[in-house]
Amino acid sequence: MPAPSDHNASNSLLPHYLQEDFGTQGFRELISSLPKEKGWLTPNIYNYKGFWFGAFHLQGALRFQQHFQAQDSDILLITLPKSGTIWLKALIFAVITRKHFLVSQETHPLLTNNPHELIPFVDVSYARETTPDFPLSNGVRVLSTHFPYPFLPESVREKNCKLIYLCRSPKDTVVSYWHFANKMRGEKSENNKEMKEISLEEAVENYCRGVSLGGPFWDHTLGYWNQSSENPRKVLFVKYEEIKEEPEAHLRRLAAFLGCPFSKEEEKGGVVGEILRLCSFDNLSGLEVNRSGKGVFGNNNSVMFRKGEVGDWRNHLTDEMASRIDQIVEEKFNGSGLKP
Ligand code: PAP
Repeated sequence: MPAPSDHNASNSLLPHYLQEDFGTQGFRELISSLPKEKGWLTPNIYNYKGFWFGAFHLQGALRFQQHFQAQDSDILLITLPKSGTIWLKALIFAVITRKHFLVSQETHPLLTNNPHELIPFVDVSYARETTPDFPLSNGVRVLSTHFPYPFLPESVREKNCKLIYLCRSPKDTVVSYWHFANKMRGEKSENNKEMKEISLEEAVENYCRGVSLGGPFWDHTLGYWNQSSENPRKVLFVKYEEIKEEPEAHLRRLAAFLGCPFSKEEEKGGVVGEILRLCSFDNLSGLEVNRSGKGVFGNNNSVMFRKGEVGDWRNHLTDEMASRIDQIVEEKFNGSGLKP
């Protein structure tokens, strides 16, 4: 019988994030005691304290809570899956490091690295290791997560670190997630028959029941929305659609929130526009690293880039699916002041 070490795998063909039988005995017992449903990216997802996690992500969440020590200068980018994480990471990396890496320079790190490599997910880092090392962006730790607010470690609340939450329309998010899940499942189905395609009906049904990574989406989003209302200097809430509509204004807002507003000289020199061009969907998706490079899960980076548009749900969801999601949004966000 294999020792219950953190990386023991019963099926070595599967990448770690798809495995279910790893971790200490205590962790395995915890997993086996939780309500579970079929996962989107992982074979199963588990409900722990009201939110849904893959086994791999739950391992990450528990270790993150236990071991992460926040610093005042940390920046944490928070999203639900498929709400524009890559875009936010690219924008924030370019903003934070712009004195060090001129945006116009031909050797800018964003031209040869996928944004997920430059700004790591704590979810993945802690799922893999108990005490991961994080890179610095211009002397600052910029990290990202899909974890819900109640899963942030105490030190994140106590320190003066800054949190940016990016929210996307649930209808576009579910469509994006469904496409992504099937691309990822397709890559893995050779080794695992359970990973065959999920239908859009099934995806929408699960999403509306709250059963998706980090879900229920309404609780995830409201958790951060409420924090941003209570403490706007610590938590900034931004919407994908608003950045699309007024990119320059929102980039200035992000930079000001992080304490590094654009100077007059930078404004005159067109730095805002240069950052937006560098991080645009067309530019990033066309780069060699994002067309043929490999991602953190051994996937092709190209799966991260599909259309990058607002309103693509109209090409996929039936009227019934759309109005069901609208109804949930209406009900769950009623009185919050937020309309995602
Ligand atoms: P993740 O949860 O796997 O990190 P995430 O980056 O949050 O994914 O979201 C991917 C979505 O952002 C995709 O949306 P779509 O399926 O509707 O097209 C992807 O195309 C989109 N996206 C990626 N890069 C950009 C960008 N630079 N600008 C706008 N949208 C982008």
